[in-house]
Amino acid sequence: MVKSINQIRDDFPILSQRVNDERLVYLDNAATTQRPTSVLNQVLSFYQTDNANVHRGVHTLAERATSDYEAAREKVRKFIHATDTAEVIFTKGCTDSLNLVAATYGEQNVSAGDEIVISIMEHHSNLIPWQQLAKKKGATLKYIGLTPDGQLDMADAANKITDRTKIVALTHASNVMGTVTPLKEVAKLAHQHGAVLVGDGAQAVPHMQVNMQELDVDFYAFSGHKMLAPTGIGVLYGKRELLDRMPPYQYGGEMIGTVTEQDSTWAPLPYKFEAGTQNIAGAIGLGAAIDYLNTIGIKQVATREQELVKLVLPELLAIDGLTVYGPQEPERHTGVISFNLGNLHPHDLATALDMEGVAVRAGHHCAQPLMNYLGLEATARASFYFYNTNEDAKRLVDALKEAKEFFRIGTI
Ligand code: C6P
Repeated sequence: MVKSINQIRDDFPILSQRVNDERLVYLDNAATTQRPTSVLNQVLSFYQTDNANVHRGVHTLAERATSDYEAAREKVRKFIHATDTAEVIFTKGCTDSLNLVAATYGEQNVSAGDEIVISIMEHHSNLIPWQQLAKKKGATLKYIGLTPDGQLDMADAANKITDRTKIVALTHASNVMGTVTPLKEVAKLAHQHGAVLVGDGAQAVPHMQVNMQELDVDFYAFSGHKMLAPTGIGVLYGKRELLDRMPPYQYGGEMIGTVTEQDSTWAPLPYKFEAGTQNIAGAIGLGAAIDYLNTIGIKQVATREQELVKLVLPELLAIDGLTVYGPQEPERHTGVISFNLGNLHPHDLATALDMEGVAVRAGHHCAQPLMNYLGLEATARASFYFYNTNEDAKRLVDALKEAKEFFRIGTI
């Protein structure tokens, strides 16, 4: 890492504040990350100097705004190793990207009797669009189960994906258990049966190197706000030959070729899928976030998170009365760790941790079928990012031990 951890933390002023009289320990990065000053400045500078609508005007500001917006698209393309910027569509976020695929490709290609296959660990954003599509079309929605340690059960995947399968939709990394799925192998399996694979990269792109060509996924969705960028901007990657054949998602300005009173033609990719005025500042902010991640190096980001997990996971597993869900080996984990402390409700636990300045999320994490599968109502979840320190990991462990003592859980 070129920058020291102190230099990195200086880039994120929000992290230096005190909460409940303690230095903030921000461990809710799976929900949303913080933004470095460079991203905030880029957005501010866009509004202060270049703001105009894109692809519409010929005046200087409009040309500057358009060139900034398209430069951001190129940064995304390079970051995810897509071949062509035509395959990079700006959306509102991961949820929007997944809904786009269901409403266009899904609507066009799924019929009664077909199958859609997802996994039981999907976030609702990669579940409900397929569930509702299946209901509408009279198709069957099938779920791939998990191994006892929370990994995708590949034997079950091989059983569930059949010649009737039209779409396989799978998270690349679980937002609950920190499991990474073998997306490339599942893509191969899907393709053998003539199905497409939709990858949900919300918890992967910010944390590890992803390569669209290597993974050979057909579609891939992610959000900017989980990777240092503003909210309200996301990406859908899609293979060009598929996107070309798909109908538009929404109709309106800028997505058209020509419009007559009774008919319309569509703009070329990616604009066919970008109807109306887009989140221009958000896209530019995403470009700045990618610049920042590149200065750290995405491989170093992954290495740093792995160091933190190696430090914290054994400590958590050693707390009597604390249960960690999913893989128990650090090497099989992203920086997302879910747990419960005895019978304490996770909301009470999260509140106790907040009193110590430690921010974690508690609840079902928008994965109710997974909670059901695990026999749980909810969990507490700590999620690390590269700007977290070893001291942050220690503060989590100490705060959990204090909560355990306070609520008299397990042996004290
Ligand atoms: N998960 C979490 O705390 P949006 O909300 O569109 O940016 O991302 C949706 C989404 C899709 N897939 C996965 C795997 C996700 O983790 C998320 C967002 C957050 O876990 C908010 S619920």
